[in-house]
Amino acid sequence: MLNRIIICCLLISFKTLADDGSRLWLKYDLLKDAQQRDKYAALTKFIAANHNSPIVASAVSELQMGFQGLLGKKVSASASAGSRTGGVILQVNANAQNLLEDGFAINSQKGNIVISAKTPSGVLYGAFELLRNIQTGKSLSNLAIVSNPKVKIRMLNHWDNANGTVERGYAGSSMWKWTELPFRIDPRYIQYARANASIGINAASINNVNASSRFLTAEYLEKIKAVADVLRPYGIRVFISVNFRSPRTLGGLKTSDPLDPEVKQWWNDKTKEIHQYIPDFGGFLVKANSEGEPGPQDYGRTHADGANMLAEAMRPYGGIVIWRAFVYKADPNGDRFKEAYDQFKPLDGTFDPKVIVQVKNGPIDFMPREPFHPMFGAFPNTTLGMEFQITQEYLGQSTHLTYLAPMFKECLDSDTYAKGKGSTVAKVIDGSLESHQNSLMAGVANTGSDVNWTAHPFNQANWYAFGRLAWDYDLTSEHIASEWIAMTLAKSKAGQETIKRMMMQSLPIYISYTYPLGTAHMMGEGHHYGPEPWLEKSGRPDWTSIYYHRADSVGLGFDRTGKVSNALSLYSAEVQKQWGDPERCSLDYLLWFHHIPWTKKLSTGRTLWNELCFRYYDGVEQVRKLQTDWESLKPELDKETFENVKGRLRIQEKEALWWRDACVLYFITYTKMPIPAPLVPPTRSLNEVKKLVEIYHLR
Ligand code: BDP
Repeated sequence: MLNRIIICCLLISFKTLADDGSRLWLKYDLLKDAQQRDKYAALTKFIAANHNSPIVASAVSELQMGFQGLLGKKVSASASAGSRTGGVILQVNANAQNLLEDGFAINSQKGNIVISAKTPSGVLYGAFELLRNIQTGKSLSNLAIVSNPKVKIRMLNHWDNANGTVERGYAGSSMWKWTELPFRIDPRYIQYARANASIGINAASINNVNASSRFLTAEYLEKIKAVADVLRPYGIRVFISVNFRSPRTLGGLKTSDPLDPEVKQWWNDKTKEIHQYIPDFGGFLVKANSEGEPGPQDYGRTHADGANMLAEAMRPYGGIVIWRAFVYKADPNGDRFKEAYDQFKPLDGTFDPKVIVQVKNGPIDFMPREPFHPMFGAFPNTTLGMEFQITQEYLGQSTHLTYLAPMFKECLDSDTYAKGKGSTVAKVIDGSLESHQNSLMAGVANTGSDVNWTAHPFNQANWYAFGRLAWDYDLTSEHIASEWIAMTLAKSKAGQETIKRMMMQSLPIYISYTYPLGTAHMMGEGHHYGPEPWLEKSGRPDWTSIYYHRADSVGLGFDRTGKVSNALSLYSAEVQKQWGDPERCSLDYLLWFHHIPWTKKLSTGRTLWNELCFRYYDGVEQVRKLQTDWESLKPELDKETFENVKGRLRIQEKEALWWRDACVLYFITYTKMPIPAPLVPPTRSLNEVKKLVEIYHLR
């Protein structure tokens, strides 16, 4: 309660201050239009909740907070509406029709707005939907909404470390204050829970997949319990990333072999202990035998042996095991594209039903544009979950405006043709294609200790979009952008349209000046910031750039047809047809699958070399247009937000130029052809551009 009061006070005091972004999309500022306020007020005179539970209490307090802020009125809550009309009734009804667990209905009934659901969480999601309707200016009369989540586990994966750093985090340090927990509860945990609940996120793994065993010590379990206690009233279950070697490092055993009886017992005991702290523990998330992390293969066992052993430990409880498929062994002659598929394919059908195999959207590693992962559609007997990356490791981190909903959608909407046309990736991961019970969509979080959570104000939209799509992947990117903008930035219709246009153009623009035509993995080594297409040597061949772009005097691109790696053969015949013929392959994916001669004429009428140059140059021009668009919004935007984004767009322009110059100057060493007119060649040399990356490696 005290925490809720603190948040209310914060909300009220923030109203008079500049907008620092800390309230995300839950600003609840007073609606300017008094008439509209009155209309809403007439329908929200009271709140009645028939259910007494912490989650429904969260729904009630959220509605009160929202009505107070948006409509400027205090609304009382009670257990029953009696004969009153003009209020909001919250009902938990286990027999509600047409609703799945977590789903909700909102109906105008006998003069009241009734939010009904099978579970308290459903009521909470319905309450947020009602508030969103007000925030986005929708009418509340004659409501008839039914909304069910398409995916059951809608989850954030935090890559946060015990020492407060965040792997691939670009918004300050970790939001979890491990040194303060369990004694001090940062009020931001509640804001975080509210934000997640407002978009339907119901699970969070709280630590890095490159996991420290420390998170399984009694000391840390007490801290995690404190976090779980805060998130629970918002319907969020906590997961822990575990280190597979923990039986040795923590338990003092000689081995962590998943078939060893003592190891099994250790995990059984540990799982039991965790449940004493967190009775509704969500489960384990495991990165094993990947990038040096320990795993069952260290003992000659398979991924299934490891995952099933943990599933067995979880048997008495409701939780699950999420086992990541991000694995690839170093093979200079292989193709990393095929690694996960090859390692997991023989295991299809051998995983315990409590296991979900979590697969990244693409086969390499969260590149700005990847073909969908070939495992989707090819594992009928395994529950596959989706892993997206919300944090922008390869997508401009916190300085480039890049709206990711179109990227998430491009993957979800891809057709695997596993069971004929319409077998989309979305249908694989929601479980419907193969009738799996469980389903999961995870996003690697972009949250940090920065006051606005995500550093770049627009990165908030990616967190928002991820949650909305995990709930309903049929929502359009435009729709989600419109919602987010209306709740956060511009108030005028024209302003909202300008921002939406900027967001919708942002991903294609980013791809233009970084990875046009299906190029990939040419970023700076280690930090993954800025271009380094010339990178030839690294810890492993598949961490270099040349492994991926395969530039030579003839052309560019990785031939994945039958002539070379044949990774294309992992896809169904229809998909092979779509990408296998360079004449028909979409330009977006061309160099993912084909080595194309520099002089080859593309469908645009330009040669590959000219098209490449054109795209790099155009990307930079488009960033300049984004700057002009943003400038036009100055009169209606909060000053702090305006200046913040303006500064970041200037960095983006500088860095787009950096990418452009680095890539064209480097590839010219192969093509020996001039930059085509009317494009003006870079004024700096390749060596000068190379120096820019070297600065990042200075110690
Ligand atoms: C890569 C990141 C690395 C992660 C790894 C993973 O560079 O920091 O640990 O993915 O997903 O993208 O495990």
